[in-house]
Amino acid sequence: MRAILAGTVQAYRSDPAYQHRPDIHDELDWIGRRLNQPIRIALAGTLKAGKSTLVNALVGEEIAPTDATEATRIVTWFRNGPTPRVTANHRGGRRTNVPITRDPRDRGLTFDFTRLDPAEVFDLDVEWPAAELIDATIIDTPGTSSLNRDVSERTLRLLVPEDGVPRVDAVVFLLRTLNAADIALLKQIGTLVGGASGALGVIGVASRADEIGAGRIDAMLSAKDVATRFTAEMDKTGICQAVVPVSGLLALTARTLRQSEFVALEKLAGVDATELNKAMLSADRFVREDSQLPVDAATRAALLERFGMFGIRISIAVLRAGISDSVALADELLERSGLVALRDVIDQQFAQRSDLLKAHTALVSLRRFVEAHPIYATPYIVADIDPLLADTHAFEELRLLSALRSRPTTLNDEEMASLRRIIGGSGTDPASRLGLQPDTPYDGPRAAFAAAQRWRRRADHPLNDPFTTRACRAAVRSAEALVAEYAAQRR
Ligand SMILES: Nc1nc2c(ncn2[C@@H]2O[C@H](COP(=O)(O)OP(=O)(O)OP(=O)(O)O)[C@@H](O)[C@H]2O)c(=O)[nH]1
Ligand SMILES: [Mg+2]
Repeated sequence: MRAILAGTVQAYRSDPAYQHRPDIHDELDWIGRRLNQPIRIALAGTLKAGKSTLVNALVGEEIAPTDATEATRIVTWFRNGPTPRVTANHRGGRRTNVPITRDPRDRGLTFDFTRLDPAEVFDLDVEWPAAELIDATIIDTPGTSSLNRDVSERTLRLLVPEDGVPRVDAVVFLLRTLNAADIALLKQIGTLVGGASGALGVIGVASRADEIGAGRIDAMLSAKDVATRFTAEMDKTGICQAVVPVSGLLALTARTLRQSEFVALEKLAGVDATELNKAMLSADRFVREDSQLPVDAATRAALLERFGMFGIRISIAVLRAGISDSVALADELLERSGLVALRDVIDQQFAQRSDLLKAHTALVSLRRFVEAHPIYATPYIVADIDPLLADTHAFEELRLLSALRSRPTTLNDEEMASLRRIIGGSGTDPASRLGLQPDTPYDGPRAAFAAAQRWRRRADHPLNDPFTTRACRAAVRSAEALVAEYAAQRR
């Protein structure tokens, strides 16, 4: 990619029509610079699906405004930077500084929009000193809904830009419910995003998972069932590489747990079980002024907002089971929130492939660029790019990981699981691909060789349909790459 880019830059420098066009050189420069920048992951999904809350949970700080502020209607980029700074990019190119204020109700940050017209702002750029943003830039998007075309447009334009130049490298889709309208919207966005100019990496999140099952203690268990159904629905779209249930609220609270909250929960955990159950029959009852609970009504309301009913119930259960410090409680809540699982998936699908996803974005961008500004070298540059897009095995692995979810094959369950693994579905390192346990001794080279043989045989099976053969051949290539990697290590 870099070599093609360098050649392209040369070609435009020596072309009389473009020699003196700084805008053209800037644009090329920008495509190259992005290769060195963190991967860009957009969070998208339906209205109030919990996108901003999940941004905060991923970053571990409340920097994305939630709920009905003006800011939720604007695409917002969160990047690592030395000091907190918010810049508004206006339509037409003007940039202004946006004052940051604390929400009076202590609900994180809000951006001061008094001197801004949101309709006139193209997007917001937030620089924030956060370790979690060093390797990934996160983009919060306005919720899409069939009712609010204008706002949905903004998200669509980010994910599927009209000029065909991709803005993001990967997408996390949040879906809160399984109603027909949401699924239709997802499919619509999905077909666009998954298309030629879209991001290659897409994962799905069944969001606000703690609310499923009405906040009962087994909520996250029923959330798993729902996620299974979500998975089936999203699988039909063939665009997601994985689907996970997550409660962003619980994750955020776990990552920012306050000692005062721990103390209040401990007091509640000390209450007689029958009495507590009665007081917690509903959220309304729990925050009643005249309740006999040993925690005042305002604190209870604050707990409800930060934890949700499920979060409070699960915290009390955990405390009763003998956990006695706030760090251990936070760990437990974080695990149950699904955020750990989501981060693993993001790591496997996006972080380990970030160079690849960025290279894909750059190839697609460059292709659009040379076609929009044709010079004598354009056909040669396109001829360099197209085989890379079509034949790069790692791109094929990603396409297959999505396609395998929606298209029928003749593989049995075990074969499907190993095939997904060998093409990198559970991580791209050799041990993950070969399904070897890192902490027990194993013979990697031998396992890689056996895998290559196995998939070669399977690819030749006479009853395969063409798609199954394609998938098995990809597995052979992945296994052969491992054999070569081990051989190189030994040398
Ligand atoms: N119980 C529960 N509530 C949540 C969760 N995530 C978000 N919420 C609540 O849902 C409301 C909306 O959350 P946001 O994070 O603003 O959702 P959003 O998708 O960014 O919303 P828009 O940008 O307006 O579409 C807030 O009141 C959150 O507290 C969750 O995991 N569990
Ligand atoms: Mg939002």
